[in-house]
Amino acid sequence: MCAGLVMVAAQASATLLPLNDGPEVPLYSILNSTYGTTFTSSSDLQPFIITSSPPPFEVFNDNYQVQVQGIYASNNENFGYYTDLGTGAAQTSLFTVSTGGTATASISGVSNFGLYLTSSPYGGSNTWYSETSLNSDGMRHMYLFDLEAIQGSSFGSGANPADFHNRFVSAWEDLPQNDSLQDYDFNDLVVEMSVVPEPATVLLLGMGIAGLAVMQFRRRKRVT
Ligand SMILES: [Ca+2]
Ligand SMILES: [Ca+2]
Repeated sequence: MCAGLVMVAAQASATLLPLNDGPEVPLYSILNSTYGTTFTSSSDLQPFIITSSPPPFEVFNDNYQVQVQGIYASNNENFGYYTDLGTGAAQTSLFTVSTGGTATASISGVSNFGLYLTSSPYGGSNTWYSETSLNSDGMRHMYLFDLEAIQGSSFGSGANPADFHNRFVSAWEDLPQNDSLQDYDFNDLVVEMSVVPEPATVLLLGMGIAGLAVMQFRRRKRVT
């Protein structure tokens, strides 16, 4: 099945920030415990970063939706998507995750969107966007990882492998760049995004498969 999600064409790649382990549960450990990988440092994850920036998302087929799962949060993090690319005001909240919590939601019926995080660490509140140009500090606050590549799939490897993949990890740094506690650990909110067929499409696919089985059954009956 083809990917339903593509990264909109790359602009100049932003210089990558450090990807630190820090004193909390490091990003690589979160991925290891979630996906059974065996990374030993968060810097191991650098090759799996989708470097095109900004990464707004485009679901190019109406028959797909994006399932979103918050798998780790280190503060009180509100996560959602926005549809006015370049502005970030038309926001739809998907969920709020607190420390240690998880959440699920889905994005459906929109073809082009960005992601945002409104975070309240240490009493302040900031909103950060998947489009770095919208961030008040000019810093990139989200790394997007190709989850299928992390899990060893080489399908679609090439100039823009993510075009062929359906599963991603969105990892956020919630502190402003100049914050004295800035640690670039990008574990403050970790979200899995998977492109899956819309339930109606699954139903149709299921009916198609059932129909095929009936046809095969009839054909077999005629032969024997
Ligand atoms: Ca952090
Ligand atoms: Ca953190």
